[in-house]
Amino acid sequence: MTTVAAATAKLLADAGIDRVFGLPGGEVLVLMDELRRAGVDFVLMRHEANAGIAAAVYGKLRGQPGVVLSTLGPGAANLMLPLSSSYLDQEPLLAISAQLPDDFPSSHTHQLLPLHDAYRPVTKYVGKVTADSVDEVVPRALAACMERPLGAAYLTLSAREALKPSGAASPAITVLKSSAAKDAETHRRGDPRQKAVELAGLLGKAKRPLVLIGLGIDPANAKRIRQWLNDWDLPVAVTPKVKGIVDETTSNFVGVVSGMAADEVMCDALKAADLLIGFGLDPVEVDKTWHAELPIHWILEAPNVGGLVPHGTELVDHAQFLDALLAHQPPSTWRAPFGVFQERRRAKLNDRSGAAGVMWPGDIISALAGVLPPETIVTTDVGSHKYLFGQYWPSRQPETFWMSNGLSGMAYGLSAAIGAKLARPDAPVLAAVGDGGFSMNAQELETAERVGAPFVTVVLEDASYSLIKLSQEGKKLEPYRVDFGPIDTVKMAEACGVEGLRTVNPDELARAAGRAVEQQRSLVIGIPVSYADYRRLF
Ligand SMILES: Cc1ncc(C[n+]2csc(CCOP(=O)(O)OP(=O)(O)O)c2C)c(N)n1
Repeated sequence: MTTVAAATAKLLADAGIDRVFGLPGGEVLVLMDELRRAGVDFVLMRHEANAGIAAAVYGKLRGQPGVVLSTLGPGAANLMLPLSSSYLDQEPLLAISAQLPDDFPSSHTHQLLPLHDAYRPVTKYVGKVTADSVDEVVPRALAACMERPLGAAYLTLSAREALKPSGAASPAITVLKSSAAKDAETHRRGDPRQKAVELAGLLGKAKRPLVLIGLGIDPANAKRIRQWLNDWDLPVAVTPKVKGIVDETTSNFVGVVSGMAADEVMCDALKAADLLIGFGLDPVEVDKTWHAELPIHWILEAPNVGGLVPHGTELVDHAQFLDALLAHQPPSTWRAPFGVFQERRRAKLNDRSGAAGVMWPGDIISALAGVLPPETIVTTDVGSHKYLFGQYWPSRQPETFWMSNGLSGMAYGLSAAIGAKLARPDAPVLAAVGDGGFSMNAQELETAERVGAPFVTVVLEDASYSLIKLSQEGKKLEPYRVDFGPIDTVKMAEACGVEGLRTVNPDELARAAGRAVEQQRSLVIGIPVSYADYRRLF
């Protein structure tokens, strides 16, 4: 007899899922055991939210859904953050939690939450795994995560149902499709060759074109995109979540748009352009409204987050479109039309006159970029340090930069680093976090050690929620409740079994990070910074 739990585990294993991340409760032990028997490892973490983030990054890097497993009630409630993150950051995530059995007395409310109702708005598919439905809902949930825009699905399985023989009766399933998924089926698609001719015509007339690459591109097209931009010598900017799709050390790279450091410079550059090409651009990453105010020539192959497609835009296959473009000669030449903005952007990072802190934030970037190889995967939390790394980390290769930017949730970096390192064991991984975010989930350093996922963490210590402190200043409010006392980063690391050090010296920082990467071991480096220095960068 195959139980529902065994059938679920087999469906996941057959779909290529080799790891499930999570934190158990009694109600999911049978499924966990079946996963073990099916050869699917369980990555035990210390908070469901962290497990979900790690799973989503792991999944996206492997081109399949990440899977997170939690118990019912409180464990399931902790899934709101990763499901929301998956939804707004286009990271494929299947969450499975327990739920009370349907045939419990209706007066039994202990740990009972309306989980399907809670998660339906942020997922593309919600389903109940039962003896009748398991063969259908598990594959559908997996598929929904991978339909573009990539996103989340949520399944419940009660401990009682898990033990029943699977496939006992005829299927009676409720398929709950979000409007986003329905929209995806209804959008018009254009002819790639015709669209290429149209864009070449527009570019032929443009003096200052700027290609804006965003979350809606498939990294599999990186080579084509690079070739097109290189052959035509086109100025290009990216959003943080696709950093590395182009080599940011090349001369036609203008910068990172969507509210990172030097945003004023980038917004000026956008306004100076006479043709903005939104290549897979998803406004979900943009914290201002220029995406709706400036004219943008959209080249999208799938709807954006929320199922949104700008009015009148036909979707087009990016690979075919790029191939068609590459068959054309460049319709014009553009001589560094954004040179002045590129210079302003660089100058901000390098101007350390009047620096208030012991280490200028720009020196952190230079020290680490000088020693870490181009394949290094960088993850960040959310805060001032994210603006710094988002704009100035010189990404070289696709899929090497991970940040929560659609949701913009703190405490993403460490969990993302675990998922990234497990997915790409050979790539060095660097997590750059603030001391606020670090104190939300530093305990996952122990997880990283235990599961064999070593990486370097730099903690930018300013004893404040500095981005919020700067915002308070900007609104001319009294300084109020945005500072906290220091927690010793080094001791936190050591308490989790990881070596820690604190440095105010860029050379020592570079040496220590380089050595840890070489020796493939975890290291946490605390770097004292001043929040006031960020003011000068933004
Ligand atoms: C979960 C969550 N809570 C609150 C916020 C609002 N927020 C954005 S940045 C930030 C400060 C982060 O502080 P820290 O991690 O120390 O980074 P820093 O800004 O100092 O670089 C806060 C509170 C958020 N984005 N996510």
